Amino acid sequence: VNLLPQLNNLQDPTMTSQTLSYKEGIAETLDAILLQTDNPLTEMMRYALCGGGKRIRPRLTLYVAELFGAPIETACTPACAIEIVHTYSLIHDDLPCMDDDDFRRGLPTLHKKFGEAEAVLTGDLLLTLAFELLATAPGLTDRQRTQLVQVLAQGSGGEGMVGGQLLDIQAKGKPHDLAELQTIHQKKTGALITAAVLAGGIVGHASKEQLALLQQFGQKIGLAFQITDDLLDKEEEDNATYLHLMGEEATSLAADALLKEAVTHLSELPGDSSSLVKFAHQLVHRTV
Ligand code: GRG
Repeated sequence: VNLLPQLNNLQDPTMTSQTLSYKEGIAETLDAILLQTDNPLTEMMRYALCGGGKRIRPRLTLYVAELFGAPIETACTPACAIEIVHTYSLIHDDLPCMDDDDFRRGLPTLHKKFGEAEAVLTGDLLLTLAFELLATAPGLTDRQRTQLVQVLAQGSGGEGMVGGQLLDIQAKGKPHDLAELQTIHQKKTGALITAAVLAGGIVGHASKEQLALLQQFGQKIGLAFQITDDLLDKEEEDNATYLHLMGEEATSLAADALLKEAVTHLSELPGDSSSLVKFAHQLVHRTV
């Protein structure tokens, strides 16, 4: 599929962060992407992609791109590619062979609604689509596209999300210490969040040194996000959470400390990071 014509329509100079909220920009781009994919799995991809996620990863990409003064419309496709990978991971995570969940975001999981084989294939297709989108993203140089492919592969692959998911599965039921739990979280959740942050930097032509600072920010905010997830998931009978290992107060303090450390890395970057800092606070202090 050639996604370029449709996505180029989004390169409207009047579409600034003032006139279009980031969540709307992401929704519009995802819609444009789905309109360009016409195959038997499109309905399933739409069900999974448009079911009401918080969109935290693509919003991080847009906030970082904004910090570097990049046109937001050039960040929309990479941001959505990351959301698409996140969506595939949730579909596969819900399958009977993994977490075996019947509901996600208040709706039947994809395999409950459409069948298990369909859910596996929808996940596979989303993962493939994400990389096609990066390879053809409008308004970027070939070098930027290659860097984006590399960053997303690292965040979602064996050293990132997939590797973290395997470690998590292998550790289930066994009591593990904080160091092991942290490694799992950093890979399973933190790596894709870090990729989202780095993607914004790549779109904004960040230097190597600036990307290193963004990576530090991403890793810390990713871990803080997951720690908050543990805090919000108190009912979960999982004995491998921060809450179980450290107690509620210490867990909450750990999330705050990571947030504080994360934003110090942003102060070393040029530009006004106040919107990104505000968003980072929202992520860590969220209630859902
Ligand atoms: C199957 C390869 C593979 C990986 C699965 C993401 C993941 C890895 C599993 C989901 C289970 C889980 C609770 C992971 C912790 C990360 C997390 C909090 C995911 C949910 O992300 P949100 O809160 O979800 O951003 P929404 O619904 O807002 O998109």
